[in-house]
Amino acid sequence: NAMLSWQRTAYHFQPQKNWMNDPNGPLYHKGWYHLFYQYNPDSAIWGNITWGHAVSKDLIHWLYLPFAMVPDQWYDINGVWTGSATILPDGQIMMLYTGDTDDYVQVQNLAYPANLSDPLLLDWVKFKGNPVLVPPPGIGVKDFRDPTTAWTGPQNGQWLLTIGSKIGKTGVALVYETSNFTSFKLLDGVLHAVPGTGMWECVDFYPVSTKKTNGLDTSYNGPGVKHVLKASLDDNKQDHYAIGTYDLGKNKWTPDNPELDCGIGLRLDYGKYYASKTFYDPKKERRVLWGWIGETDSESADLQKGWASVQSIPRTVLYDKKTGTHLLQWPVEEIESLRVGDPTVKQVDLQPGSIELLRVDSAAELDIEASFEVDKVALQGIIEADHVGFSCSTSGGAASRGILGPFGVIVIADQTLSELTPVYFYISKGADGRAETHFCADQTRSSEAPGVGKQVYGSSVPVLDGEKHSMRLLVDHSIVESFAQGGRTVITSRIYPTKAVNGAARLFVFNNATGASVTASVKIWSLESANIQSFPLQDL
Ligand code: DQQ
Repeated sequence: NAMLSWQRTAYHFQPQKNWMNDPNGPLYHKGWYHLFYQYNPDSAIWGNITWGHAVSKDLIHWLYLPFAMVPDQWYDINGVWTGSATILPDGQIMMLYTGDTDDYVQVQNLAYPANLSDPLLLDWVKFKGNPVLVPPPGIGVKDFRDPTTAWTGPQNGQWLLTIGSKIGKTGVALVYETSNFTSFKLLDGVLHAVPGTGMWECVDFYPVSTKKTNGLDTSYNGPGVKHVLKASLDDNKQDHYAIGTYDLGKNKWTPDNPELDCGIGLRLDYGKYYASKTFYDPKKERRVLWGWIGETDSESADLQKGWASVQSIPRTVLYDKKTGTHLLQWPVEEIESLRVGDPTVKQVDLQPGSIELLRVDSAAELDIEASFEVDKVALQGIIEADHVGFSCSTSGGAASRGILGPFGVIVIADQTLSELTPVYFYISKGADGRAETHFCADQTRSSEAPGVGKQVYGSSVPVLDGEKHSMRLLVDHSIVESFAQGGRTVITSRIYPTKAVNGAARLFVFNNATGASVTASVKIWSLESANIQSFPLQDL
């Protein structure tokens, strides 16, 4: 449907057509980044799940390859579901994935490349002895899926990995040990469990350095390391993470802060984002995070437009040394290769209730860095009077004015502001009586189309002494990825503009606070489209 073609993105990864969901088995091999993904070859809604496959030299430009795996065995005939890669010290690649069997039982299967010397890893072999794991006693046959990358255990040659499940309404991460990836033993206890959180999908578990700025290989452990546990909550389709300490010998992970436990505290992304997965990139010594950005429109609309979902721009993940409570997520540096020329640099004084047009040209594909300085006197004097208990999601969006917010940018807007997506800060009084900053993305007016998501997304974000309020935005037609305070709080918006499209899109800055002026410093780059195409057939 040509009418909806502008919603396709210019530099996010998406298949040529049909349905996609979770990122699977990301890895780096012989100069290529590999992305596999849950894919329906036949339709723009979920089903017939197959592993799509694409490769890239830089995580930005992609070549589509033939499917890596299709549902063709009794143990995965109802779907080749989500899995993860483990690279052994000798270079072998063990791909463990969930199969939905002919009986709708969730089992774990092993696959490996037929030919490791092929940089493209075109052919995948399913192990003859599959399935390698079936649901253990006490675990529902439909509650056992998404094995993680394995890490080395306490004994030589021993590997450990975790698989998400639930027991009653308690989300759990089961741990298995193996030495050969074909036979496994369930360890006593669980890595972690959180009552009331339901089924844990796509668990991710990895170390972060508390001292250095590089990422860590999954098996890395020792002093100066904390471990991140992430669960994708099936009940509310949210990715929650917590930072904690991992006791390898005791098979236990403990959150640093019980208030910020998985399913309770922090989310990786407060917008439309789910089933994320990290991998260690040995080329650049970083941990890279992928996430699935789904649709908020109807299935019939997706069928009509012929495709559904994109993948986020890969993000580096680091421990935030300054807060000690948050991760920092940031778009991989390679995205900057799409920047066209020098940025437009603007400094704008914004009085209460003001808005200024910043960009007319190619405002549908932008990389924006913006920082805001709030009038200090206003901040100190008025915070006492401002209300407590603000939250983005229950607020009225950017049109609701407070003394110290909202202020920020407006993306994917048309000239008359009949469609607009404001991304902004809002300072309110926290429960402790001090200023508390919220970072929100307001989709209430993003689209004049009916039947699409119109929530206000967001959360509070720590703004430390001496820090400005800062944000980075990647704007790509129908996707906006927004990062506050260096990536402490992230919001992905999937929007459906009908007027603010292509050349009609505009960029504004605004300050809708009633009691403070704000100085905005903004850098704006146009972004080129990424090259995402089929691998040239003659080279296969
Ligand atoms: N998607 C896969 C499952 C996983 C879910 C099926 C999460 O393996 O639990 O497509 O989105």
